[in-house]
Amino acid sequence: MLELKQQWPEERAARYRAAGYWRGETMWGFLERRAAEIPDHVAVVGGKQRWTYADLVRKAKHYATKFGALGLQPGDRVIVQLPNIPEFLSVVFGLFRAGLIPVFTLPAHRLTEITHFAAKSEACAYIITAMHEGFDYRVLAAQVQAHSPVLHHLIVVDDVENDDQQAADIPPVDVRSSDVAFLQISGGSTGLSKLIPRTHDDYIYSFRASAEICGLDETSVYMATLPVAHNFPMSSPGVFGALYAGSRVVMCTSPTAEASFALIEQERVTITGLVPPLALLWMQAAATTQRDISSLQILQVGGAKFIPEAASRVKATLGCSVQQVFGMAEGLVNYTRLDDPDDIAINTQGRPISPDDEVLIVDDMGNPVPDGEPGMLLTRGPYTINAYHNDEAANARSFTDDGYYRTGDIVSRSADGYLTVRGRAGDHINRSGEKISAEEIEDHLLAHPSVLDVAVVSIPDPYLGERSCAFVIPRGEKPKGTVLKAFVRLRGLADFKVPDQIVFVDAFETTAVGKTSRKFLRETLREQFLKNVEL
Ligand code: OOB
Repeated sequence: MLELKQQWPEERAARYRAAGYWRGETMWGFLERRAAEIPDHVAVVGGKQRWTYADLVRKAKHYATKFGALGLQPGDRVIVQLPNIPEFLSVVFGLFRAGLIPVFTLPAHRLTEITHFAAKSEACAYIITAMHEGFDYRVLAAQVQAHSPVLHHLIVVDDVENDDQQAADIPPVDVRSSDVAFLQISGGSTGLSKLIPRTHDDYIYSFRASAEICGLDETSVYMATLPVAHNFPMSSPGVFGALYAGSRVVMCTSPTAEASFALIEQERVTITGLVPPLALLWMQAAATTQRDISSLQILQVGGAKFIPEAASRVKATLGCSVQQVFGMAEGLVNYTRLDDPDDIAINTQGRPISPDDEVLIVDDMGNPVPDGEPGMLLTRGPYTINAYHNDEAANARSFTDDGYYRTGDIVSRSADGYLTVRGRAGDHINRSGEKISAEEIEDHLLAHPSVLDVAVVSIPDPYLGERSCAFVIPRGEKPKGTVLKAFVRLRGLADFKVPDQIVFVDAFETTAVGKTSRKFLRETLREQFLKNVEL
């Protein structure tokens, strides 16, 4: 099994420890400490469940024991595919307790993605819930297992929950805070998603500092509205930051305004985070809701650009402050601060968490650009990774020689360090915060016998921010767009990756193809498409 690594140069690591960012805490360690301090405080609420910190620790231990009984060994990787239910936390902390490495995946992922994560991580176990939103995860799991030779164990939380046999606690596992705690998945800007190893030290720093920035304490109620395996609701400050601060976590299984407002009213939620399209829907629904959502103090918006016009309406419609969050699973997270003037909160995507987040904004030649000018964002710091897991090619592409991560985002910086996202250098589609690699979808479409060539392009969309459009040159008789969409879906891809739109073309303009850069071709197609729309 490939070793899991995430290392900073010793000089920087020493500096981060000395500054008190890395404190030697572990994921299990912090929860256990919290549970000792406030055992009876409610930690997590969801569905019919309501668990105190003591309950959560007890349930996590129960899972840890189960994992041990299955023969799982510290360091083994375990795919977690769970929706926003309290068991997400008992499972994940059970894994931490047993020294196992969660591989976080989204409920929307399907055969292709999960099989890829299983292969890349060499996972030996897979944890699911039986059914969610009408989808049968046991069927998916059977298919994934058939394709994954070492994925021996399937754990269905519904079965474990019903089994109340009290097993002996396992002995504590020796976990170092500099060890990799789990694998996150990247937005996948080129090809399939990459695996992101995060250490206890770096991740705990990011959500502890985030919780401080967001003012969380034992009276706060954080609602996880977006899928909790995503870095934003997990750690910005997310469920982990909330537990670190002794707050209450509310698990929301559906982000619709109707369902969410009911939970806000019931649990007196004080803070939650959304992607821009959901924020727009909530603002619209707030005008007519009968629910009392007055407890909500902060609405965080991130994952994709929240346009100033929308940001400026949050207070008047939802009665709370807006906080912009611009982050990435690879590390760097920026926030507007709660005491920032409106102008900054509305027009910028915030500034980094840490004084030691190093931000470089450079032109095509790699030279720094002046303040206010757009350039490519590079970053390194105490919670930004230095390498992906098991992907040399991506590492060579994504990191500079001196350890900066190339974010692929085009931003400008103000004199006081606030960043504004201006665009993106890469070719992915940011569809409502879900990142889709154009290349990945092109590869799938090219596998269809009626597709001669294809370019997948992002098109601005008033609701989604961006939608995906596949320009297809047919081979022989033109297939139906719906057939191609069904074809992509049948290849076992997450639904959000199925092209929103398919446009057939006879050829790609030769000037564009002549340059052979897919990037140039995609740009040309997008421009042509937008011109036609305007006509
Ligand atoms: C978050 O993480 P990822 O890994 O799904 O996506 C990262 C990318 C960024 O590089 C940027 O392109 C885009 O998503 N992005 C934004 C944004 N927040 C993320 N673009 C414009 N404005 C924003 N506010 O999406 C993520 C991780 C932690 C916290 C928040 C978001």
